[in-house]
Amino acid sequence: MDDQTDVARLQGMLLEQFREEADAEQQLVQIRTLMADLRKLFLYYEFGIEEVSTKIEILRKEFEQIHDYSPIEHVRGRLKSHESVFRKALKRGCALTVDSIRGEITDIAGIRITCSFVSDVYWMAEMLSKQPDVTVLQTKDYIAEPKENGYRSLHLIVQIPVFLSTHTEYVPVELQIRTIAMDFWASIEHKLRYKYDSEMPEHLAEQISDSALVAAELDQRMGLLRDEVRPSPNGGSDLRH
Ligand code: 0O2
Repeated sequence: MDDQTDVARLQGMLLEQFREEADAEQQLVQIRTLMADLRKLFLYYEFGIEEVSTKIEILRKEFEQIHDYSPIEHVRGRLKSHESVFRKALKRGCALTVDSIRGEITDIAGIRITCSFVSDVYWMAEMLSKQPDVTVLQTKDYIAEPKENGYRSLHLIVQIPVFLSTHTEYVPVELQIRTIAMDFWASIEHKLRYKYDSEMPEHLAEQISDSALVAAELDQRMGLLRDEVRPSPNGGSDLRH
């Protein structure tokens, strides 16, 4: 579907949703109210990113203090754009209401954590998951079971409370935890997929799929070196993956 068709369908969806309002002025009021509610919702998600980022930063600093080494290479938080959220809702056939969006789309707030070693990826996931105010809603382990194209990463949807002046909001945050090698591969694959609009030529698809195997082997080799240097933070070994 091209961009213009997409936008036309989004407009159609919004108008359909407010079709009860016969008068165009009223429809506009409803659309404005929806956008204002969404902005408020997105602010809560932004707070969610800040809360989880602080947790990650605390773990990083504490670990550096104790072990003189950081299991975390990079952390990047991002809020999905309104447009991406609408497109996802459109793809899923989800109504454009705050309640449906909140219930259906759990990756509006996202944090990507890049670690050096595979064992650090699981350690981060474990440390965050066991905090008492964190509820794990979903785990997808694409390291244990890579996607068909070779994509590897550990995905968690966690829910955390955000304490506001009048109430508490429980916000889902998608965590993508991966190694540098996994991240490098995913970044190149994403660029290729974007360039070819999901119809990647076969020879490139094969190359990217082969590269995923090379990246996995690199992780395994680096894991061997890591075990030589110091034990994994959770006592695990990189050799298991
Ligand atoms: P963006 O812009 O990165 O946020 P869902 O998100 O639930 O609709 P799915 O497939 O059930 O879809 O979720 P999944 O598998 O947990 O993947 C969600 C995110 O993981 C994607 O977000 C990507 O960021 C990343 N991802 C998943 N598969 C691949 C892949 O094959 N290649 C790359 N490069 N990234 C991947 P979005 O929403 O697609 O986009």
